[in-house]
Amino acid sequence: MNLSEKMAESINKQINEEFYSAYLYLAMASYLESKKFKGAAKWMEIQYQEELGHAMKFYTYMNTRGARVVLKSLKEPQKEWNSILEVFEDAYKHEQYITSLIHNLANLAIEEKDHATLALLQWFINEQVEEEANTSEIVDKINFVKNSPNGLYMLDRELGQRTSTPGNEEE
Ligand code: OFO
Repeated sequence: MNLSEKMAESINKQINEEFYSAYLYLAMASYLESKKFKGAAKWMEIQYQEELGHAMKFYTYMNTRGARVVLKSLKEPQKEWNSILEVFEDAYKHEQYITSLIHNLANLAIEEKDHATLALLQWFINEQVEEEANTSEIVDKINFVKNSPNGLYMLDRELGQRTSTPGNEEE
């Protein structure tokens, strides 16, 4: 059974959102790099890779279901922030936004009784719980140490140790 036109169109939009997420996180990485937060920049580079993985997961799914992927242009991401705290606050806000989009897709799949798409989206629903938890935890940590250069240095080192998002190792 092929995907409905509406579902295919909605997943196409989500592919764009995932690529945009990648682009945004790479822009954040570049800002952090320029401010010498090398560890946080590496964390964001890994996040960039993960977002590409998300886009490709939808891409492959569309192909498997016989739907045409149509790529659209990406908007230009923000390039400056005022602090590392602001970067991660924005990342957390962005993940909350992406969660709402994934939930809308799941609502559509339920409406259309499209169980296969719902099964795929279940992975994304769980992934978003991780994405929000990770970014919000980093916001908390930055708030703990933000007035201590030594604390920020240690936190940057910790962020630089990231190899993948917990729970996302198979990506
Ligand atoms: Fe694709 O989860 Fe973040 O944006």
